[in-house]
Amino acid sequence: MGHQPAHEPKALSASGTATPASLEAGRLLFAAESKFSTAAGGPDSIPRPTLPEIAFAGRSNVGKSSLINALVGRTSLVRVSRTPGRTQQINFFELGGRMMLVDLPGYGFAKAPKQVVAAWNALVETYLRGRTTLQRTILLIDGRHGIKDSDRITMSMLDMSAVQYQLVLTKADKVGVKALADVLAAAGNEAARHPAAHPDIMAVSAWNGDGLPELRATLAALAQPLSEKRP
Ligand SMILES: Nc1nc2c(ncn2[C@@H]2O[C@H](COP(=O)(O)OP(=O)(O)OP(=O)(O)O)[C@@H](O)[C@H]2O)c(=O)[nH]1
Ligand SMILES: [Mg+2]
Repeated sequence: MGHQPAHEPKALSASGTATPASLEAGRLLFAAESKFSTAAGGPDSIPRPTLPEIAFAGRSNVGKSSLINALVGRTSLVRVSRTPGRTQQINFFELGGRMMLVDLPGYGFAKAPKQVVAAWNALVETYLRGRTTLQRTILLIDGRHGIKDSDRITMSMLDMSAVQYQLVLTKADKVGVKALADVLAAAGNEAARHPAAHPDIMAVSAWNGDGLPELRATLAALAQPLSEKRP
């Protein structure tokens, strides 16, 4: 007695819940074939729901498309934009017949004309409203800057969409360990005040792969079980 067991330091990027089995399930799901399914440029062209969906939301340039590419281990499934805010459509990517990854258009870019903001709201709110297959929205936050006012507006909107969302910090490779810990803590405090926000916050890098196994593990738990996979 009196002897404390030595604890491994917890990786910043880990949610603390990943097990070897869940990591393997994540690896397996994201090793499956991924392909572009469809794009919706307006509320009327949103496809009917089929597979369980994960939506990726976040400010323009936060790294949504890069993260989806990194998760599936491809360099160009999703086009990475050179001009922020250019993509004003929702892109759907099917993963192994078990899940749909949904790349939402970015918000919050400088000097967005009013019509663009209104179009974004109409498209994204229509998608989020009553999307029966949506399992979770991943709200990406730039790990260098933390939560911004435009993210707060989106969080309030997501609070009303009745679907859980989870904050994931991007570009962790650009942030020092201490600064990242500070941003994680601040984001955690803020998420705790939002009813629909998941308590676990992760940090990832599409560039060096940090945090990707843990995020894949989290998402795999929300996919169609292998046993129910459609032929
Ligand atoms: N350092 C670093 N840069 C990244 C990372 N992920 C993306 N970037 C860069 O950030 C920029 C924006 O990346 P995108 O993936 O296009 O961002 P997006 O959120 O899809 O942008 P929109 O489609 O305009 O909303 C690009 O220059 C990427 O190379 C990362 O993990 N680390
Ligand atoms: Mg993009």
